Amino acid sequence: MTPADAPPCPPPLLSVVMPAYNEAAILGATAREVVDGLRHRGLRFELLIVENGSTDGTPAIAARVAAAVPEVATHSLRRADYGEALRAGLLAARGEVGVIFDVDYFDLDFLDAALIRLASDAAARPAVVVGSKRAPGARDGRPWHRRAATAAFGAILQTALRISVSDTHGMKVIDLSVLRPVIRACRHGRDLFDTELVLRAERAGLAVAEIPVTVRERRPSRTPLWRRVPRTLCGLLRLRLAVGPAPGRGGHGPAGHGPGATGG
Ligand SMILES: Nc1nc2c(ncn2[C@@H]2O[C@H](COP(=O)(O)OP(=O)(O)O)[C@@H](O)[C@H]2O)c(=O)[nH]1
Ligand SMILES: [Mg+2]
Repeated sequence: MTPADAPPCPPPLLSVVMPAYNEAAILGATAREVVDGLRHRGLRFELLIVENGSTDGTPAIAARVAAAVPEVATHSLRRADYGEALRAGLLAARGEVGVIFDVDYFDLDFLDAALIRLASDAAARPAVVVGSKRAPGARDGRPWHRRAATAAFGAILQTALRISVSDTHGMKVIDLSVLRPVIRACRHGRDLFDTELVLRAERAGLAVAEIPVTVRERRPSRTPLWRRVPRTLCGLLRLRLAVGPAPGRGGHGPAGHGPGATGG
């Protein structure tokens, strides 16, 4: 059989990983919107709702959606931990491409743009595409103090950890075929997981790209800044100690393969 006779390859399977904690008010509507949007695009996909520790009706709603919609599955972990939920979901994913969407923050236009980036030829193909709230062209409708915190956090990441992108938290599209070992190497849970994932990917020599996003959250943030800022700063210090100093502090391009990708 010549390549021309071969049956066309099915499009890659997409695994959307959605951490969910006390989201009874919006989980059903979010799951429906994401499923409808992905079906409408003709994409092959699974939606993994990863729930842990919720005290409201979230587990029951997740189970109901999974029973009603064939593409949806739900995972329950014992301890409430956003980062652990993402890590478990991404490692359970069957797809070649992983997508991180929050219940309160997702954007199918970002997914469309990120998939185009992932389809670029091998030399230019990123392993991770981050939806950046800070990149030129981003529109961030959150309150000013949260925008300021994101800007300060991003500046610290870029100067202290030499991360190339302007934002690490939030929506991402991931080439799982290359990123699985990096995901396994991540040790930090909670909201540090996103940053560790990007940091370890870059330290492993993988390209991370960013696309400016329009930020529209479906409900206000529940974590007050006074609690998040000290926790995040301590977390960054722990991450820096676990992963080691940035190679090429003299300013030489992306990091090469090093212990950061698997150590820690
Ligand atoms: N499984 C799980 N999901 C979580 C946990 N904490 C937050 N989430 C989910 O992670 C996403 C982002 O959480 P959110 O509270 O909006 O964080 P923020 O946007 O950074 O203020 C949402 O989908 C939440 O339901 C947790 O402990 N476990
Ligand atoms: Mg949120």
